[in-house]
Amino acid sequence: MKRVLLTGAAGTLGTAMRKALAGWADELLLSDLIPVDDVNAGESFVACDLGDLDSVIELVRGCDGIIHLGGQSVEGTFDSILNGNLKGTYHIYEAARQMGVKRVFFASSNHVVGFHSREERLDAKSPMRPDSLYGVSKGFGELMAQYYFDKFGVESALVRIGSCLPKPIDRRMLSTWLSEGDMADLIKKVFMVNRLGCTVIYGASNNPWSWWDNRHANFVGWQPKESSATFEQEVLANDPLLDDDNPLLLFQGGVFATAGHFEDK
Ligand code: NAI
Ligand code: 15L
Repeated sequence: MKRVLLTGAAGTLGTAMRKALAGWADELLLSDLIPVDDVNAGESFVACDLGDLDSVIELVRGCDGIIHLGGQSVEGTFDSILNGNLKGTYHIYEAARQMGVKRVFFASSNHVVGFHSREERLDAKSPMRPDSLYGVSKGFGELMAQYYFDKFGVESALVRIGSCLPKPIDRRMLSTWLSEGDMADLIKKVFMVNRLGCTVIYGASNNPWSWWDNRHANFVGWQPKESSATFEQEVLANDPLLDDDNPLLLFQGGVFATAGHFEDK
């Protein structure tokens, strides 16, 4: 890869992926609303609001791939979701079309399907059941990606990330955890595979308690190496067992599904 854009570069995953992907592309173009101060060799930084189409087009000019992590990353007001996620994702795809970028890694979320029961096993064909305005915005992003693929041939990985952090920290994450190393491997595979199309991939490590089946994405060649089982005892000791009838245990999205409507708070 020559020049790859990383949006959301100042955020949690952006920071982790910068480290994990060091040296992978000739240039990693970092972007965020928040400045990144420690720009390393092989990186550059341009501040940009994803809600501004002209700025996003200039940002994408000359890139040959986009890792799109930027935007509102949890439930929030409709205005914050509108700017960062609805407008932002449209702008990324429109800029990709205009600037001839062929492939996008889109950080979608498990909250697109967060209202499915924990008894269900999901795959790429399972219906969306978003658990929040945030989840709805990720579903919108996935549809936007599908449209830009069908009409203009812009390929995408729609990665429904579970919980990406150094280690799982609660019982739910024994099912949803994605290690940072596995995520970085997935990014590399997504840009390496010959034909990607527009493909849903559940972003979870090789967890024995996973709710998600990636068989429709096997062709990508991604085999997560890490497992939440490594941390099982630590998680069970630190996160108290809830009563069986606790609503938090019903849905895959956990608290995103049981929380009240954000705008009512
Ligand atoms: P984060 O909130 O730490 O980072 C998001 C970054 O996007 C922030 O640095 C923020 O300044 C930037 N941003 C927000 N609005 C923007 C705008 N209008 N223009 C430009 N930049 C803007 O989130 P995190 O955890 O790093 O997640 C990265 C992506 O992965 C997000 O899209 C999130 O929805 C998705 N994701 C993350 C998961 C996780 O476990 N961390 C799980 C599922 C999805
Ligand atoms: C997400 O989509 C969020 O971005 C992240 O902060 C976590 O809450 C994660 O999902 C999760 O479900 O654990």
